Amino acid sequence: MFNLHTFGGAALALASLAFTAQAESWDMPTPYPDATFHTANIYQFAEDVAAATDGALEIKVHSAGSLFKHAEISKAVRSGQVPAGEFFLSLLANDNPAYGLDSLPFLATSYDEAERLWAAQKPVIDELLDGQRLMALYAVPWPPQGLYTTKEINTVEDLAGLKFRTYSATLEEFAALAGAAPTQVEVPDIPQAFSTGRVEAMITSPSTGANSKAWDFLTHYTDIQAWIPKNIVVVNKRAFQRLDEATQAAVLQAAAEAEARGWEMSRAETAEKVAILQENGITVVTPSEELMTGLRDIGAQMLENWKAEAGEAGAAILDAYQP
Ligand code: PCA
Repeated sequence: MFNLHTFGGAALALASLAFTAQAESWDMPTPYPDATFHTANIYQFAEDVAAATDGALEIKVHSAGSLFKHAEISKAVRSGQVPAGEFFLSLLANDNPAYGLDSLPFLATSYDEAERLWAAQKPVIDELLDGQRLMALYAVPWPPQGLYTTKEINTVEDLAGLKFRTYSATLEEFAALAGAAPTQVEVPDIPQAFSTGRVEAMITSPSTGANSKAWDFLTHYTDIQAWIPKNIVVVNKRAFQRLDEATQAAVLQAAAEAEARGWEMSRAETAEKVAILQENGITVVTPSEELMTGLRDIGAQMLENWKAEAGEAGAAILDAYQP
C-alpha cells in the first residue's frame, strides 16, 4: 500500500495519467440478450482478458444490439468503429457462400458433424475475413434448430401460409420453399413480434425459444434438429496489431478457451432448454417421417443452390467435410 502523504498530488496525477494511457478499453457490440449463453460466454471472455492482462485491456460488452444493430456489427468492426464484435456467421453469406454452410438444413445436425464442418470451413473463412481486415477470435454453435408453432405440424404442407419469423437469408429461403411467409425479426424483438401477430411460427434453438418464453405465444416444439449454426467473434486486424505482444497472446488464449467453453455450454443447453419448454407447457413433438422427408427435400434443393453459387471453392469445403 502506498501512503498518500508521502506521494505528492502532482505525482499522483501523473501516475494515474500514465496508467490510463496504457490501459485500453474496447467496446464490443453483440446482438443477443444477456441471458443468452453466447453472451454469458463473451462476458467471461472479457473477464479472462482483463485478468490475464492485469486490466491493460478492458472489453466492454454491449449486448442485445444496443450499440450497433445486428446487421451493422460486422461492418462496424471492419471499418474500425469498434475493435471487436459478435454476429451470426451466416449473415455474411451475401459476401461469400462459404459463410452460410452451417445454416444449410440437414448438412450437419449433430455436434460432431458441426465440429467437422467448422474444421472444413475455418481455413476458408479465415482467409475471407483477412481480406476484410478482420480476424476470427472464436466461433460457438447454437443448439440444433427446431420448429415452433401453434399447432401440430405433420407435413411440410402444414407450414403453408404461416407468418414465419426468420433470422437470415438462408432461413428465409427455407421458409419460402416450405410455402411459409418469412419476416426477419431479431431475437430481442421476438416476444413482441408474436404478441402483435406479425409472426406465428419460427425455427430456432431451444435456447432462444426458452429465453423468449415461447410458451407465452406458441404451443408446439417439433424437434427437427435441422442445422447447428454458429456465432462468430471477430476483431479488427489493425486494432489487434496495435496491442503489444503479451496482450495479443492473452486475447488469443482467452479466445481459445471461450471457443472450447462455448461448445460445451451449447451441448449442455440443448436438453436443459427443451426441458424448460416442456415444463412451461410446450408440447415437444418427435417429427413424423413424412415431415422430415419433406424438410430434407427442401434441404437437398438448398444444397444444390448453394453448390451452384459456391462453385469450386465451395466444392473444396464440402470435400473437406465429407472426404
Ligand atoms: N438463435 C438465434 C440464431 C439461432 C438461434 O438458435 C436466433 O433465433 O436468431
